[in-house]
Amino acid sequence: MSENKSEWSTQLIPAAPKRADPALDPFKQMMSYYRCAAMEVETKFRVLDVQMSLNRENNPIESIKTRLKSPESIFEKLKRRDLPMTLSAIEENLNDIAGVRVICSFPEDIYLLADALLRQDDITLIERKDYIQNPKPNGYRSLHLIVEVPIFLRNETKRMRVEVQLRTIAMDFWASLEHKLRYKKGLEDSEDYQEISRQLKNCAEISAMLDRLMENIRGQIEGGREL
Ligand code: 0O2
Repeated sequence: MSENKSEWSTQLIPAAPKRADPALDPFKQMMSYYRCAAMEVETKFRVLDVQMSLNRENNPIESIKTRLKSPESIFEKLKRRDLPMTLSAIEENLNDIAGVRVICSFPEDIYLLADALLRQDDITLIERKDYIQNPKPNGYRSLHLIVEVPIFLRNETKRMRVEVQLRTIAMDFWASLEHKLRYKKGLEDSEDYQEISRQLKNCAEISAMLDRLMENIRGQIEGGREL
């Protein structure tokens, strides 16, 4: 994962690159805390995945991706919200510096995993947005949680915010393509934009139907339950 681009990656978050400018040190330190917080949350999901796979055929989690917001994106967001360029402004106002994206096979597992995470003593829920029950107007679906998690440092414990996105493979497939198209230069000004948006929304509805059908099939295989 590079620090210059806010890219989601399945690789374990690497150590911070060395920087020569000492003025960047407090920023670097804060980013390393967010990195640790993402690692904590990722590990919590990996533990739940192992435990939940013991009494069933499959693991509930297909993959986990993490990302740290790039300095460029952080500063752009502060500017957009008219916030000061300070570390406290970042910590107090931006909840998505550290991101953990959990990709599941079935929608039902998303809610089981989210509930299991939120029941943990050291996790505090700050915000929950259920874009599965209430998809965005463009069709985007995912369950978003902003949580606070403690990281245990040498001489102190710090509570850091992490944005968790839980989605199925179908939701992730749609979101990845939509994300690529949305950032395609000039698309919003093109005369096809309305039609492309309509087609994307249609694809989102098909992907939601696919999730429901696959969950029904799973219900039939695992004991005849219709979900
Ligand atoms: P990236 O590169 O994935 O990190 P906020 O973040 O608070 O300013 P908002 O809208 O309140 O904005 O946050 P929300 O709705 O929780 O969504 C934030 C993240 O969810 C986005 O982060 C995306 O990852 C994802 N997301 C939300 N809506 C969409 C959508 O319509 N399409 C796609 N593909 N992804 C979406 P970033 O920072 O935009 O991007």
